[in-house]
Amino acid sequence: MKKQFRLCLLGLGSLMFSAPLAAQISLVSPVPHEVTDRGDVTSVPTGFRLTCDDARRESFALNPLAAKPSTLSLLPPYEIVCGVAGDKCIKPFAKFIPRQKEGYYLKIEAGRAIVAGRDEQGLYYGLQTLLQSISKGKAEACTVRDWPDVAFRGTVEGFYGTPWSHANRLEQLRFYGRNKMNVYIYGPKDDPFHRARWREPYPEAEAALIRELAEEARRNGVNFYWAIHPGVDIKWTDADRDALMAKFEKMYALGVRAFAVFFDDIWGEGTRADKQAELLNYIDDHFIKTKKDVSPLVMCPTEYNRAWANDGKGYLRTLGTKMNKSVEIMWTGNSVVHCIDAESMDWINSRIDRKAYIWWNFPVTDYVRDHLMLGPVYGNGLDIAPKVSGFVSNPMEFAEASKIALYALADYTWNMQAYDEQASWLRALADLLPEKAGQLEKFASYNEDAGPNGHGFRREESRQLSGIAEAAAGGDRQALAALYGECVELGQACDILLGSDENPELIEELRPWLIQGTLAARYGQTVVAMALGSAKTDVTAASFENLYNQARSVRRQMTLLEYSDIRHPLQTGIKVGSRVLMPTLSKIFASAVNKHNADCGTKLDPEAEFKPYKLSSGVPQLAGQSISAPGSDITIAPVLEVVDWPAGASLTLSSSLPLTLDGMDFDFGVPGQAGNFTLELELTDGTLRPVGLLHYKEGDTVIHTDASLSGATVKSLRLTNTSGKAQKIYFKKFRLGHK
Ligand code: 14T
Repeated sequence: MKKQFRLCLLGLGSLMFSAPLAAQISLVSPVPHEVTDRGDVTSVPTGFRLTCDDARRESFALNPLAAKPSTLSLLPPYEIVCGVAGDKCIKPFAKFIPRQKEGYYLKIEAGRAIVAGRDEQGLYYGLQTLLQSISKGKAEACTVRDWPDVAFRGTVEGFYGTPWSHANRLEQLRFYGRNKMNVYIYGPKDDPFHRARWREPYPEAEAALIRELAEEARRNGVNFYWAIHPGVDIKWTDADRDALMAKFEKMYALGVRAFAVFFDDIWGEGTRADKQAELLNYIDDHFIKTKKDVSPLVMCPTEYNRAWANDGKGYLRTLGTKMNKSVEIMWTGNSVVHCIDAESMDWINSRIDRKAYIWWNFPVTDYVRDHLMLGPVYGNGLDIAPKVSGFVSNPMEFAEASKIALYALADYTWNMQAYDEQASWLRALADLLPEKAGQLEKFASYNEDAGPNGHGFRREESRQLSGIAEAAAGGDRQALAALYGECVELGQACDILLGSDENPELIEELRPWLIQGTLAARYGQTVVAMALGSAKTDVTAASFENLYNQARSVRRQMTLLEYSDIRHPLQTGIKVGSRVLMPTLSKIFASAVNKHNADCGTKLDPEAEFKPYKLSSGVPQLAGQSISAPGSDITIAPVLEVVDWPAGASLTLSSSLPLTLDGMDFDFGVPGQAGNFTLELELTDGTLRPVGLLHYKEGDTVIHTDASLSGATVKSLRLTNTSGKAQKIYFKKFRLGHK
């Protein structure tokens, strides 16, 4: 029964905290439910002897102990007794194992540790806790009883934009295992074989990658869900049903053992609740239940949030009554991007007649691609655990950067009552970048909010400036000095992170924002110096104008960086400190300039921001769209939803620099729209020139301009709906070429 393994714990360095020894168990994340009998710090030798039942030997649950430990023993070995409820070797401890699924009992003593799981997953998690609590060959004696509050915890890769790379995904799965998350739902909107070409099997190379992901997931105790998104063009026919079943069979053959069907963001025939329920029941009865080794089916409904739920039509109630109770139903909350509370859970649960499975749209940034969301995770009720069946996060397209939120989410879903947003955030930063956690904290604290957005989802930002920002904008010298110090620290943090090779993938993801951060910091220091100088104490008039020119130049560099090709054409803009820092600096700049103008009779411009292109529109959904200018293109960000363009309403794009045009095309997603719109150019001499619009071929949705556009030098251009009635279009692409 006994088998000896040797384990080099040094090889597990990434699992260990380099923090002070005294607090080992209290640093374990997610925070365990019950920790008792805390005693002395004890030595854990580098070698260990594993004691377990034969039946357990090959279990994935032992994976945390090592890749493949050699059978040599090193004396004196540390004994690790492992088992799951019912196993002989942990019999004396069976009564201490929590009842909950995935729960475990862990006892760390001098000389040995007992790890007893309710099931194999529980044993796996117990070992994760044991390993996390060992640092530098020491561990704190204690007894732990622990279990998850939420049954399914993890992520749904469900965002629009560049899908995660294969390497990203493999690393995520390992990260989930370490952090006791058990779900990864594969559903990237821009994988053709998930959505557009859902009927087709993956080509061999892609199939091999899926197989590898499924295997890696299994090794890390994660359910790898493969999601299909058939709603865009599904017909409710046997042929399409069979096509879906055939695709699932293919995925099963690749090792996938968990499946999801998404009906989000579709319209038309695919949205029918009765048909969706019928299809899901068919899959549940003829695939999920017959296979026996497949996780419960998960579906994302079309009305996946309360704002979109048409209660009168009863879409959700139809799913609730007609769809098998074994099928989980996803839900994003009161709106697309919203925090979850108990009241909103009661609302949805009573309609779908089961506990909703939360798809939380955080930290996803596909609707605000110029921002990063690196701040603490907060806002969800600490009392919702009994009301949800699962809780998964839709992350950013930046896999490493998303770990900050995911780490905290793992903590929250495991042990809600103990969840401490600030403590969890700090641990997340230290886990992600141990050597430069302080710098990452500084940078992250300026990259928390989403900025104004259609979903109305906002986060606090740079909380360290509360109390300082307003006073500094009001001219308080002490506050200005504190703000100056903050800017110095932000700049240092960005520079240090840019030079760090601790986590190259993370730094690469953050790079545009880190560079923008160095500029924002320099801008801040300059602006604060202007303010201190404008009080006529330490800065002369001449150097004030130098500071003024410097500030405007740095601000211009920030704008040009946003328009540069450092980012993908669709991923426009790079905003840092957009909620508090930048608006505060703008105010300080304006009042310093105004004061200087009054004192010295100058006429300097109190607006520092450099905005070469501006968009205005009578179409509400377009008015707020961001503009990017990669290379010689100017593009307006696409809109994900249907755009209602009122009769007579215009879209005007104006430029503060003369713009010589060189072609233009835009895609409204609907054929034949060229005749409904009129384009006019405002030339630099003030005259207006109409330009013809056309489609190159019938049925094409892209609109082109005739030859009268090219070569024209303009101040602005205006596109108007002159059809006499409102038009429903998809604002898919809007590109303007210039010389
Ligand atoms: F399925 C859903 F639960 C969901 O949230 N779907 C998408 C998701 O893929 C996306 O990442 C997220 C954040 O942008 O929002 C949903 O997508 C939308 C949301 C809209 F409000 C697509 C169009 C919209 F108009």
